[in-house]
Amino acid sequence: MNNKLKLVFVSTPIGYLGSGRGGGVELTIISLIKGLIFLGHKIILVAPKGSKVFLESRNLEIILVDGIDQPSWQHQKKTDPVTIPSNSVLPKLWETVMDLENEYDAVINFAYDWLPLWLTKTKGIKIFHLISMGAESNVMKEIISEISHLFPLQLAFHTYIQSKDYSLKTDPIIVGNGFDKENYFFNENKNGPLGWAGRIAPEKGLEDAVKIASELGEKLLVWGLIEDKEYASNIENIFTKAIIEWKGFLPTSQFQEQLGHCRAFINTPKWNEAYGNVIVEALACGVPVIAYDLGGPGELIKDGLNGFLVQPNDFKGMIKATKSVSKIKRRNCRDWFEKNATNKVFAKRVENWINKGLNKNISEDFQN
Ligand code: HBI
Repeated sequence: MNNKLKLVFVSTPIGYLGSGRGGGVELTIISLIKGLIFLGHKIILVAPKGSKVFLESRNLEIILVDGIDQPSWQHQKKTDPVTIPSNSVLPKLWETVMDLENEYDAVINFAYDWLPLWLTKTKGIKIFHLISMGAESNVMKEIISEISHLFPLQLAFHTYIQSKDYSLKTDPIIVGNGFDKENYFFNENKNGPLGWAGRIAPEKGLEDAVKIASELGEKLLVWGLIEDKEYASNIENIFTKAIIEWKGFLPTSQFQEQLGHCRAFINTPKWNEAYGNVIVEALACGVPVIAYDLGGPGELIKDGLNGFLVQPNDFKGMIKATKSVSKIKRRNCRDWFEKNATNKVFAKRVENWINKGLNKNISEDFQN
């Protein structure tokens, strides 16, 4: 008998849900709320003011907290100290959790920040952390490794390869990620353009994908928030012809509709991408993924089944793979998604993780 949980979710402090500044974490939180409510659990979401969750449910309560965004670790050096801006939203999020008293079974933290990790030591509240990035900061790497030695069952990662950045006491708990399959429609079309999506920033390697399209004499459809304008315009200036067709940061329904028309999705990460939401969204639409064998994409793409893996920065390899993409059955991409990365599969793994951490009985299929 699976008892129902009441869980508090604490969102990322770098931007309200829906701003796009939270990157993949925004989609992760929404997917998990849907998936866990589907399993009969109740969620209290504590998030920065302005957060929007397009989901009405009597099993979801939202508490919005005002305050100044936390600077993103992606815009800081690994050696930087933790900074707390004045009127910071981060401590206010956690004061809100503390004021909730014991009306819940556990808290799940989605922020990649020092404070919530450190708070795990105050045993008053049971905090679980879904770590959303590789080791982007030394102080984060230290506190995550320390919490791993004190409360190993309260940390989980999206992929094994991401968890390898940390010195953990035990085998990592891997929960993958998940997306609502009702939001993604399978598209058979094999003759469409090349696509690329992600936050437009140096660690995402857009320039490599543009070079591939240019070599093939094609355009490249690019979706995503232009976070680094200088970086974006520098890429455009490298190429004489207008290769890039900027599509912007679209709501999922429009994004997936356009994405489904692509014959291949190019993924060119320059960092240890923890998961790679956009590649799973492409697979959900039946689009084969051609990715550098690096970070999460290196673990999610099964070479020859749902795409091709190429050694990082191997330009010739990417050209060869792009030319062979018609060998991939588009239905395999959708099937992989349905088996491994829907929000129901994801929620089941998270439910098992929390139950194990609360040392309740768990179903045998714990690991993905
Ligand atoms: N930086 N300080 C901080 N806190 C976060 O929660 C955070 C971040 N940078 C990036 C980020 N979260 C997410 O976009 C990625 O984890 C996906």
